[in-house]
Amino acid sequence: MTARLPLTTPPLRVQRLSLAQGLALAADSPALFGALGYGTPDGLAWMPTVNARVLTGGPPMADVWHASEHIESGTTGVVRWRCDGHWMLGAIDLDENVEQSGVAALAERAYRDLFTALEATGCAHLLRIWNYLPQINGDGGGMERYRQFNAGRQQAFVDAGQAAFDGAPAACALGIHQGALSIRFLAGRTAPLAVENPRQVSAYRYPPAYGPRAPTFSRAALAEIGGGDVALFISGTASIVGHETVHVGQLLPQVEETLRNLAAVIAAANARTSAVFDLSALDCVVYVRHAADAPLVRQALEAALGPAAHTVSHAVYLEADICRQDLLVEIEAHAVARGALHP
Ligand code: 3EB
Repeated sequence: MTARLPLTTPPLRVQRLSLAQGLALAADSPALFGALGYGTPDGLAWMPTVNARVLTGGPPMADVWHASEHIESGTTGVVRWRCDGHWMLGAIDLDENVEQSGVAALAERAYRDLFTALEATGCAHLLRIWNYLPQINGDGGGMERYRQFNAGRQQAFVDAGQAAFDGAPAACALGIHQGALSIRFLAGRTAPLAVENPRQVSAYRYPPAYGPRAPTFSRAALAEIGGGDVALFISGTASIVGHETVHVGQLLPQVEETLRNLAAVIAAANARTSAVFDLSALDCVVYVRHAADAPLVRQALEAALGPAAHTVSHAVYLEADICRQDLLVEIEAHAVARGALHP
């Protein structure tokens, strides 16, 4: 399972920057690979944005990805992508009003094209997916829209012969207030190592009470990214123990439970690699259902990790709906550390 990267693979790098820093960098490096922007303007081809409000007064931010300078841009169906032959960043924005289809069909279509795009570039393995669905908790004609999304997503994975259960990619799925179904993804030429959280039932095995088709994601993924580094991609993590939401209606206990879940999934990841990941050294995105809660969440993270922790000083806070009505907060993250996957 843990395939080695060919020695010729250009190392994948990521930097978390303000929008202004990201634009300055782009002006200096014409072959910039790509970026995922948070609250950034729409229309920069190399920086698909997350259409959500940045909270706590922070500036728009971007995670800027670098690989080699030989970047090709392309379009496959509804997918726009950039690829250097080893690493690929892609984006899908599908407006259901234009497409005139329900959410399940929309998700299925998006993912079908996504898998076709992976085939087209040879970057066949998803490392990480970011999903943003307008009105995620809204009713989609008898079933919640998130549950419809899950149905279409799982169907597309199964139809494409992709791992829909064990070995599914790391992901997050958040609700934006308006706009298109937006999917962003990072892919490579070798399969990452999926990591589960011992405190939580695997999401792809959630019981049918959460919808007829389970969500398709692993709790985290580890990937060698070249140059002697390993990346850890942590999926959206919330106040869920087993398969149940805990601390319903209680913001700070939900934050604390989320931190316990992050610590547990990091420990599970550390057992699979010589790299050492730490809760205090993440580039995280904190999704908050109620904008007014953001300062309280920030205080809680500062209290738990210390104000100097990288995780605290580099956190991006976004206003978003969480995929379960009873969740108030969710945290996702990535980190890079020296090391290799255990063979
Ligand atoms: C959870 O643990 C919270 O549907 O892709 C987290 C990460 C969540 C990813 C997804 C959903 C997804 O179930 C929700």
